[in-house]
Amino acid sequence: MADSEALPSLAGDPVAVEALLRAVFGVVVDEAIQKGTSVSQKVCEWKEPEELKQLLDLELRSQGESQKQILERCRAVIRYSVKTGHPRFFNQLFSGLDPHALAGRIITESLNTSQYTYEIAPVFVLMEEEVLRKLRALVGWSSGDGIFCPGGSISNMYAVNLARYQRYPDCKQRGLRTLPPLALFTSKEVGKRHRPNPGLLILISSHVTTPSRRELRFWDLAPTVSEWSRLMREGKWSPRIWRGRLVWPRLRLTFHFFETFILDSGAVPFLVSATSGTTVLGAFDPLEAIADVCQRHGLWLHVDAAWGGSVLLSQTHRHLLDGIQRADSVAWNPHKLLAAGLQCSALLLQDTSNLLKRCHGSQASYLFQQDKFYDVALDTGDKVVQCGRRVDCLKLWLMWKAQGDQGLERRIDQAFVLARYLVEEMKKREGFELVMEPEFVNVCFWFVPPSLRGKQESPDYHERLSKVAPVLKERMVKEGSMMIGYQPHGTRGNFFRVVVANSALTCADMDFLLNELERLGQDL
Ligand code: ABU
Repeated sequence: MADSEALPSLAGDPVAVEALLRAVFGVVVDEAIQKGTSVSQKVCEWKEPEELKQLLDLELRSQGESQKQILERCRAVIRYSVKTGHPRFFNQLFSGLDPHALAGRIITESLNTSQYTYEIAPVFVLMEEEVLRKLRALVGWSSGDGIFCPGGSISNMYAVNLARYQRYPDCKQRGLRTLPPLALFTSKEVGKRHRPNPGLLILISSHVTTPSRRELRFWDLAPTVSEWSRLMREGKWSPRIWRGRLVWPRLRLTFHFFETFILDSGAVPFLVSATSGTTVLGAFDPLEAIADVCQRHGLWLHVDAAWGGSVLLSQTHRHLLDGIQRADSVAWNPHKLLAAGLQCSALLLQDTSNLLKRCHGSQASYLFQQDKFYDVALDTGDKVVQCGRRVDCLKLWLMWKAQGDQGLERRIDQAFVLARYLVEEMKKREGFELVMEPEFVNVCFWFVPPSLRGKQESPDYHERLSKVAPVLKERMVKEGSMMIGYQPHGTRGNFFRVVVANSALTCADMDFLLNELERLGQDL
């Protein structure tokens, strides 16, 4: 056996390790947390990529650096990164900084384990089970299953995979080519990144989107007039009367999208993916009505509540998700509105038949030995197609322990209140035009600069208006004063989407946002 000594490194010098980590934590607390959440500081420090590369000195060299240099590098990383916990960061569906969740993330990173077996993650296996149980209870289920996934899109794709497997449990043995073409239904409004991804799943011959502007219209799946009559009797749909006659809207569409499509293509519908809180507009699909249709046709109902799921904590607003308890699966991202920290995305299932493991399991014998000395049902790794899995439950669990249901509910309610405040303030000012009355905390609007006010009838009005948001975005980012996202949407040109999610926000931040847009756009 060759002689071996520990290599000279920090690892062999506990005093130096402690000094480094204390210094790094100091930098993190001062620069990333205190300054990073202070309105007296910039939300971002924009640099062109070439300049940024120089400033960061990215090249990896053969020689290691001193602790002093390493600390400088940590400072630079923080300095040039976007401060997503800053009260002027309105750019994404996540924002804010919860100290308890952050503490959970630090512990998770320090322990550096994988969630796949009880033997190496005993605390986190039990904790994940409890957190998922709590989330399921809020959905309205007293039993079920679930798993934390690397993001909402993966949760959605898992739901599609599970629905297919449930319908064709022998598909793993027989191969996908033996299955008929399958069709799923979802709203056009579903963000591209949240759509179940046909390329990856290799299963969907046709991805059918409904023609709706904002939401999945359940009537796209309702096949007969008698179905309409029943919905009307149950008060789930109100007919329109025109010239004394009852109008059956979308009836042709009904046949086109459900019966004709299916008959012509031979595709078998198997899943409807409804959305609770769409990415851009924050719209909620009518889940009860969609669940009725799914029940009638034996379709799996998946609810993508990645964004809106946290509203279930609010007694005041949870009605937006009425019917969610009838879903087969739900995707819910507490890293969004609850600010648990990236990433924290749960896929919840009503299923109690071990569907996740049956569908995804590969029984790797080096991890999931069946003759272990403990209950092997605690090894959750076979519920997912990936192998190593991050611990995503601790940050949510610790924050929930600190806040309780009540603290989290207050946050959700406060976000709705502030979004409403912003909308009402916009209505008082010239130059702000709402895209729609928000249902949620996404406030979508155009800033109409002085030169375009009163010019709505001009033929190039919409084209010129669409160019305003990109210009203002560049200005705000280069000044570092705030960050708001913008996007085109359907036939609409670019408009801003402010996401009011950070629990540290106040009315003063809303006023700042409006004043700042006016200031940045006064010469346009
Ligand atoms: N997962 C979609 C998030 C997109 C956004 O933050 O706007």
